Amino acid sequence: MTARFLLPFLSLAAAVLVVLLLPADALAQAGAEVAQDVTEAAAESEIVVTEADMPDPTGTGLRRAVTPVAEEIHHFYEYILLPMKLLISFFVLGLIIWIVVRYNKYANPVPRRFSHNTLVEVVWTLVPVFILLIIAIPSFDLLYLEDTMPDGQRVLYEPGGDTFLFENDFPESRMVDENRHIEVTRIDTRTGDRVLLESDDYEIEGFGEPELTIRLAEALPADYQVEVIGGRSRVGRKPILGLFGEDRSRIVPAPTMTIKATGYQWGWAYSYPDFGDFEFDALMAPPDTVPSELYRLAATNEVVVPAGETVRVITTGRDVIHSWAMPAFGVKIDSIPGRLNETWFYTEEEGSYYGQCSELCGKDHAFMPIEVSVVSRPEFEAWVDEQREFNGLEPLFSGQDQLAAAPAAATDLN
Ligand SMILES: [Cu+2]
Repeated sequence: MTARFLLPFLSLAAAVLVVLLLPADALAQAGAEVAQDVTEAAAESEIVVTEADMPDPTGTGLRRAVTPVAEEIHHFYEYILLPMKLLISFFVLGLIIWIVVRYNKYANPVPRRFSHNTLVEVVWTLVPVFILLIIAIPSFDLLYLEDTMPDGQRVLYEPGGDTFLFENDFPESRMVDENRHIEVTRIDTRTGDRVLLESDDYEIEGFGEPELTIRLAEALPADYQVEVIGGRSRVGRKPILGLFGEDRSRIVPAPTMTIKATGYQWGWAYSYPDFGDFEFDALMAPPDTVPSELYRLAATNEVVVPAGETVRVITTGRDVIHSWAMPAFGVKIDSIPGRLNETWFYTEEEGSYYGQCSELCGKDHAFMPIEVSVVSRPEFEAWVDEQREFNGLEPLFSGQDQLAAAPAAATDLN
């Protein structure tokens, strides 16, 4: 072996060392500084920044997931895609090293002259087929979740009693007929604390019948309410292969409202068909009005939605194809002229979330950000009334009984 032969190995080892030693501390510190700067800048400009939703310039992983769909996407990436691609990379690296060591002209001066090996060729055709199948099956599941409107019906029962009736008024094919289609939560009305009851804390009778009876093992103490959600839209990370990891899946309620996002060159127009005939534009916020980290992420107007409710998103394009994308929600859906695309999101975490048009749509593609502000229901209603007033419409919520004015839950049970 000569020095010429060792050279590639030495440089590879040096590169690996640099990659291993450099980042941990330096990157973590840089990230913390950026977060700090943004928080300070935001305090000055009165813009609410959710630190966790900031794209981190030194980050290497995915951004935080705040919806059950995004959680499942992350889970799929972390437990299936990532191990798979690491395995493949190391396997190929091993093969390369083996070939370099074993079959270089010093170690193997007289090569054998043959071609074709049936067994090897069958294996290298079949193994990738299996790898693609392993990736494909859970990803079909994800596509289905993103595309199918959740159908959960949420009913709140008054304090007292131990027996509750749940109207199972779904079409027959979607009827609640298993334990996993029902979740019972006990709510402390004084503190608002919620406890999801275990399946042996209650009994259910009448699965598949139009009326279900839920009987608690212990009567409900005064000051406690029960919330029942029934439906088949169970979403969120599940144990790998049904065995490993915690089950964070839950039944997601049917949408209570719709937002329509229309992409155009170069911005987004939003309307809220459930709350009156108004529409507003969201363009990129000028750079001098936002912290530099939010440049090209903050918009002149934000989409405001209530926390803890399912929002249906419909989207279209006015000129060319755009794409409405929100990483924290696991949403990315094309906005196509002449066609409506539909998806949904559900999050309980209030805050501001940032995304960008994700379809190359022309010269200013990089300048049409998407900003969503998730707020409490009362704040949302105040915002709706503000928008209506701005557009010369009567208020919808203020001064009225909020429950009576809330739009009927739109149910789409496809
Ligand atoms: Cu675009």
